[in-house]
Amino acid sequence: MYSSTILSYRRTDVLMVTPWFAPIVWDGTYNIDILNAQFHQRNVRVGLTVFAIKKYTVFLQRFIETAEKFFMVGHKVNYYVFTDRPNDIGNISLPEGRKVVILEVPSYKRWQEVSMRRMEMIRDYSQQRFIHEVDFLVCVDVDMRFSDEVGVEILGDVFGTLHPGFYAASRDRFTYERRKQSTAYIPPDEGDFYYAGGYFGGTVPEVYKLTNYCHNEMLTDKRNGIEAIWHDESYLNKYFLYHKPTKILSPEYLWDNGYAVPQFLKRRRFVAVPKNHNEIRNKRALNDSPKSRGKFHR
Ligand code: 5GW
Ligand code: MN
Repeated sequence: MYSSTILSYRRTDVLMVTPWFAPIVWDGTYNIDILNAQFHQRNVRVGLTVFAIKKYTVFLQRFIETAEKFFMVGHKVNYYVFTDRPNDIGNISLPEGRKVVILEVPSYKRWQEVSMRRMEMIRDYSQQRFIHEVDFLVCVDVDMRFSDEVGVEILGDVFGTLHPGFYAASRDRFTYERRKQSTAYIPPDEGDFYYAGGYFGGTVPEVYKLTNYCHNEMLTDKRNGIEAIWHDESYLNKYFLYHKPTKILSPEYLWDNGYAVPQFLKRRRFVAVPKNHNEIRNKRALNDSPKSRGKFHR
């Protein structure tokens, strides 16, 4: 049996709790056996949403295979795969309690729209379907692989994830939307962290609120002929500024091996799969800004 004192499950090299008392999840700060017992007692059901639109279907197989090894092992999981190419997705058979649900959705022409419309689709399915099937949603990018455990320690009312490119950056380096004309605008003297667009979640009602807000702000901007600099990520950062997450995931949960690994990063649980931007993305995207400059050149 475990035992703990005030000197166990602590980290002195990283921030463990935000100034609004939300835990930041790092290796060594929790006991997974206690948490698993709690979540099994509640018979928790988790939905993992992922979008595989157009050529991004190539990422799906590895995503699910590695998730079966590392994501919420022993818990009930529904993979909600949003795709415009349901026929490209082979039959995936999974053990009892885990299944893949294919949701056919339209594909947008512009990649910015493909990325941003995720908010609208997660919102709509939350209300129609997810609320009846799962307790929590975890909403992530598909161009990723799991390489270490991701368990119920991440679950909470509403959570965001520290972007691996900005955990050590000062606020003035955060790539928030800085044009006042956009609803995603964040003043220079505000903002807590820079959250990644590719990893958020929470209870279904909380994810509904978050995605509904982000989608509506995006529509307002569209009517005004403006699009936030980092698309859905900009609206997400605005949401979290005024609706603080109740839990924050450290970059252990969203890593990219293009970044140098700091001492305090003990695990890399979910890692970006390198993509050939020319091949995977359409030609137009190459000339589009700013994403075509790549994530290492912000
Ligand atoms: C295509 C071209 C440029 C940018 C995005 C896309 C794209 C994204 C697509 O054609 N199909 C698609 O399903 N997506 C979804 O949006 C994927 O789930 C993807 O993981 C997510 C975010 O786009 P990423 O992963 O290219 O963005 P970064 O910032 O991780 O490079
Ligand atoms: Mn990605």
